[in-house]
Amino acid sequence: MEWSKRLDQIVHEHDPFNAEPDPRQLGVDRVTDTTRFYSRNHGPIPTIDPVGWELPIDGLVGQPIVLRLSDLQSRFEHVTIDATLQCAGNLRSGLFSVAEIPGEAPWGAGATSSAVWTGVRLADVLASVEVLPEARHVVFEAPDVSQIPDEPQSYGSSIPLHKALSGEVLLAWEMNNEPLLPIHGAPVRVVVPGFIGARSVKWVTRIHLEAEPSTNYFQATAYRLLPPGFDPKKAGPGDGLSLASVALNSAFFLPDTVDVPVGTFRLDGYAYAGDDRAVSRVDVSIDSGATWTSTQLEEPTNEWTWQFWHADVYLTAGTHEVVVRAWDSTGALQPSDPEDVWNPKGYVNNSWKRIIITAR
Ligand SMILES: Nc1nc2c(c(=O)[nH]1)N[C@H]1C(S)=C(S)[C@@H](COP(=O)(O)O)O[C@H]1N2
Ligand SMILES: [Mo]
Repeated sequence: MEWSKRLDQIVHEHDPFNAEPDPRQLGVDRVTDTTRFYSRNHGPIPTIDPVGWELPIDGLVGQPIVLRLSDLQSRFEHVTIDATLQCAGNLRSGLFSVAEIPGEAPWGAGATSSAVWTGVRLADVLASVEVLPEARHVVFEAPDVSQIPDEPQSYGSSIPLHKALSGEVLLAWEMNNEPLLPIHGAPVRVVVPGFIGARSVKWVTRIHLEAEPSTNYFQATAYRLLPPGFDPKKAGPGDGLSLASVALNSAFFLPDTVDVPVGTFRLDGYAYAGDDRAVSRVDVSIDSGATWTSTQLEEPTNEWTWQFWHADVYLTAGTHEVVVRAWDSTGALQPSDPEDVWNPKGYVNNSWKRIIITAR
């Protein structure tokens, strides 16, 4: 198995390894088994000796320190938290019908997964270094060098200080009660629940407190929402909107086309909204959105996890366009059409997901 992943993963790229579970596999459990969990990489997977690994924490701090794994594990309280990760490129494939997105993979609904993470609170670690009042952003550095920027660059990103201090952000060494696998960031990764996956930096090797966000390519130039007419090749630092919280979205645990017998059929899937929003309602339509039925929506495990939903519908003989849409706790509804959300790098396609079901 490539990188300990199931053979039925949909592999977008082998090197660097980028793969998502088949939607039916994604729905097997609310905690995604590590063999099914999606993988998103921008460079080669580093192999890091956990004993030699060191984490300097410096920049705008009163007491810079260097922590080893044994320090992290012995000096701070251990925390275990269920949290869903979601790539900003989740569901990008739905934008390809509007216009091409050269150089970006057609991720389906599986660029998201949920796991149980164990580590320490970044807030506790930061309390020990005396963060200075000028500090506004926590910058993470990693050793994996990506060929995607014009000048190859190692991966990095940042989160605002207030998010870093919020208690749910972890420096994690375990995923689903096992030591992190190399592909998921061993020995230690950042887990930023509620934010786009890009901020959950794997193989973290330095934490830097700064007044401004990271200048790394993956913070300053990529993972930003460019206006529709913008040439992404000309994008530079600061162009477009920086992404942080995950936008409200929903999808099916079914492929884009399905054949089923005539009769009652169970539709199921997930819905998720990042940070301080929850999913309040999920509706499905079996007639392209002309009429809607509310689904059974499961409670999340905690405020950082996705929610599963299901609905039994009766399908007559023929082809049906089946649609799902969700509302969040602010009363916001997902946008209906991919045309409205299309952007040159293909991020945040949270338009209503549509699949075709043929009943015979
Ligand atoms: N060092 C490093 N961290 C990284 C990445 C990367 O390429 N390098 N990819 C990011 C992106 S875009 C996502 S969506 C998540 C994916 O985490 P996973 O591969 O464990 O699913 O990791 C993030 N952290
Ligand atoms: Mo991502």
